[in-house]
Amino acid sequence: MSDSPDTHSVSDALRASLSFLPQHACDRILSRLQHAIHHEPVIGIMGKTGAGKSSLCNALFQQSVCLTSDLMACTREPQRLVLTVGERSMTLIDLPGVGETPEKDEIYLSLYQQLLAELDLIIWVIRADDRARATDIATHRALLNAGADPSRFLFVLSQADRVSPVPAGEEWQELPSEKQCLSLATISSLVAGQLPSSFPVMAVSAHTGYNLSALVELMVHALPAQASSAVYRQLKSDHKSTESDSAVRQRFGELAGSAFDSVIDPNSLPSGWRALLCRLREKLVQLATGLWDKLFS
Ligand SMILES: Nc1nc2c(ncn2[C@@H]2O[C@H](COP(=O)(O)OP(=O)(O)OP(=O)(O)O)[C@@H](O)[C@H]2O)c(=O)[nH]1
Ligand SMILES: [Mg+2]
Repeated sequence: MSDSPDTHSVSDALRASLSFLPQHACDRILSRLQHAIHHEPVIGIMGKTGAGKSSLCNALFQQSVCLTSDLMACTREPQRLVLTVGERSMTLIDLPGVGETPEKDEIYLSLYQQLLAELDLIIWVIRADDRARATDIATHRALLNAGADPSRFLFVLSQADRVSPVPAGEEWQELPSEKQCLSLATISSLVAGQLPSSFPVMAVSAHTGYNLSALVELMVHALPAQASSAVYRQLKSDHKSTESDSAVRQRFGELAGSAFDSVIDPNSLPSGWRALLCRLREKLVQLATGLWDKLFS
């Protein structure tokens, strides 16, 4: 990827902040950071057929790209969608849903397994009003047994607007009723027990937009640090909040801190140097946080 003038000016600003370090150390820190800036994340969307995977992708991302269907299993082949806004790209893999037939499940499971290594995050979609979770549990277990990293899974309860008791009258209310919220909390804790993950189970509705901002904020934390910013760039601005804006910038700052730590070990130096290097690291983190807009906005 060719770098834009903004990327060059960010590089120059970061280099200037590290000018105190020997050239080779500065080069290594910047090269690690550059590598992370250019990382093109890959997100896989998994779950049962009809769970609402494609609808969720369409609701979250700026580019509306996934086909949806009321009746038929719609996504039969993995759809690898390259999303590009400005000079940043990511890939979204909308996977065919399991649970249609045992024969197809076997094929899809092996497909999921083949893809595992390249996925930064797996968003696993489960219909909030579907009590039959045996296929989800079995597929998730099979993937863990195949070596999947448990911290890469984010479980989402979709179609929250359909959870009972559905209020009479208008079909789609923007927010679930108090009773629906109670149902969603109960189902979330049940699913968290059945499908263990490092992150809370999030109930959302692609149709009403319910909780999509909370999901975006959770994604910022759940994605590996080098993937957060590039994914955030592709999400619809409607679902971004002050909290997620600040979290994604902070994660980018932390990335600069990690690049610094991978090259410099202040503990191996005398205490005077140590304090100086800690301040330098802090300055780099602050600077990177502040430069986020130039790279990803
Ligand atoms: N009420 C309601 N319906 C939804 C919501 N999300 C999806 N649906 C409906 O659920 C059905 C299935 O949605 P899809 O997005 O095609 O589901 P999928 O998981 O991609 O299905 P496959 O591609 O077959 O695996 C469609 O009729 C959608 O309109 C939601 O948030 N609320
Ligand atoms: Mg689909």
